Amino acid sequence: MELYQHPLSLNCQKVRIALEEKNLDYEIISINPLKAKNLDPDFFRANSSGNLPVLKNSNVVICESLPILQYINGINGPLGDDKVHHEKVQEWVKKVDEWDARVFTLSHVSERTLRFFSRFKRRVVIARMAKNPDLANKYHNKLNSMHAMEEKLKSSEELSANEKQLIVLLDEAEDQLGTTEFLAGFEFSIADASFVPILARIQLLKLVPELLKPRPRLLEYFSRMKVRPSYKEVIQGYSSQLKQMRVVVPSMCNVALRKLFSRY
Ligand SMILES: N[C@@H](CCC(=O)N[C@@H](CS)C(=O)NCC(=O)O)C(=O)O
Repeated sequence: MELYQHPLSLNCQKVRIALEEKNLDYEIISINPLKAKNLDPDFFRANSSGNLPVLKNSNVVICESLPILQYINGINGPLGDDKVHHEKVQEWVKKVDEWDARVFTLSHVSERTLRFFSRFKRRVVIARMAKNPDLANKYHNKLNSMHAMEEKLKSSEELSANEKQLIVLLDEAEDQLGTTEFLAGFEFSIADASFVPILARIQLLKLVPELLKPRPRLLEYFSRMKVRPSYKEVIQGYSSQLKQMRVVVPSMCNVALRKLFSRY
């Protein structure tokens, strides 16, 4: 199996946690969206949203984290076996999927940084469109979706709806943890795999006092999740802003140079 992913992407982290918890063999193929590598024609041709993660298993190619999680869960029996409530697992993964993690993360990035990357990305799309006329429509759709995201980030209603949705998720998790150790029962399931990266993102954005401190069961759950090997493997190396800088700074330098020399 091959997972096309990027370590800072929350949706990729969900899938990797599930793969690690299931102890499956997989190869990581790193695609850096900060450097617009997700827009390279070879990758884009197979996945015209240009989004990560993508899972490839022989002839099977799956885009989008939710179906990937479900596919992984189906291999050799689901995570949690009979110790989790499988309908609840599905409810959780869908609920988490409906919340747009990108809006949440990007709304905490400075406007200047966003502008720096989005201008570059736009130029890359336009250059790729000119060089690959067969993909022009798909690149055009990508430009539209990038524009839609920029508009969302400017809309205070969208941002507050996104935050409210997150609060509902956190409150529901807090309630659930009053009766079970994990989100869908008494063992780790893909519900937890999809939820844990959210807690890690909250920590990364320094929002623990505001979002987790008032929810003591979630805080305790998070400290249990952090000692799991899957968390250490997938998230720990990127769990602080300083650690993230090791990925972001070289990408910024690369983008700055390509802008300087108009290498798109
Ligand atoms: N609904 C998709 C969302 C995937 C997504 O938004 N991926 C982001 C990283 S978290 C991405 O690939 N962004 C690349 C881009 O915006 O061009 C999923 O769950 O897989």
